[in-house]
Amino acid sequence: MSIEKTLILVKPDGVRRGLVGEVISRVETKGYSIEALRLLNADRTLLERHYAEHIGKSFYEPLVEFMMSGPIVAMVASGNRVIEGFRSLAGVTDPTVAAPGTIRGDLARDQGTTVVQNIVHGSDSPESAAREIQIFFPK
Ligand code: DAT
Ligand code: MG
Repeated sequence: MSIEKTLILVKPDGVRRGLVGEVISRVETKGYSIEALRLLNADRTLLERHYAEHIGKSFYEPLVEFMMSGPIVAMVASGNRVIEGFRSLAGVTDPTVAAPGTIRGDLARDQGTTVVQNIVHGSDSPESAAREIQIFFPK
């Protein structure tokens, strides 16, 4: 058994709407552990590192602006296969088609904005998780 860690963000839409507790509750109820947690206002430099893979895409600038539009909550969750497990809890990127029962499927919808606003971020691989945890929780 390999105990993984993943980086979860509650994005500004989630914090604004008072959904921090709901997200944490779903993570804990699933059986994962919260290892670290902080509220912060992300700046452009931090977001450029976090979203480096998306630089140059049409939604990149709106994504950065959105992520700077209010406080976010960053957390590290742990558990066997938590990376895959939280992506499953979150649902697919587009909240319109995210399955009911998922965070995005239950709590988000298309707001007609250039960038999709979908409540949460979750790391998509062990490599991304290690990189992203280091960005938000430098030792
Ligand atoms: P995910 O957050 O599901 O891993 P991603 O890494 O591909 O998705 O993209 C990061 C965020 O950028 C995503 O949560 C919402 C936004 N986004 C992605 N693709 C988009 C698109 N085609 N149009 C608008 N926003 C998009
Ligand atoms: Mg992603």
